Amino acid sequence: MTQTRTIFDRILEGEIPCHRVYEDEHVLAFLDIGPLSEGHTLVIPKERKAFLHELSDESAAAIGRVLPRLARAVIQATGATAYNILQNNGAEAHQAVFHVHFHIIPKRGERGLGVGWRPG
Ligand code: IU
Repeated sequence: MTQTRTIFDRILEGEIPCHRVYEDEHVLAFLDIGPLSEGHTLVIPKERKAFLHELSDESAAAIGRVLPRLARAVIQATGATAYNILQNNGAEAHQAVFHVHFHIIPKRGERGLGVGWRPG
């Protein structure tokens, strides 16, 4: 599973275009192609791992460092009053792309997880 080349590898390698929000040595962030709300952003490690529990400490630290900054940027760009961070692991958890990714889903005037949330 971990070695499988996903669509996110093709994005990382520049084979498929994306709307890039942020990039550093370890992390890429880009707008989700099927946004649940305006500004829905995906944050992915460059390391090719399917699940969070497989991720190296280095990638985990890099993502942990940038997530709050990216959440701030998404709030500023969209005027969101709230947001969800979503991270799915496994098909039963509604993971569709088997490359670790964090969703930042901005919310405006919506309550809780009800709107734009995939069923559990
Ligand atoms: P999930 O957590 O694996 O269910 O989310 C996968 C997300 O990847 C989903 O929100 C898709 O809209 C998104 N996505 C994308 O942004 N670009 C793509 O080419 C593909 C999926 I395929």
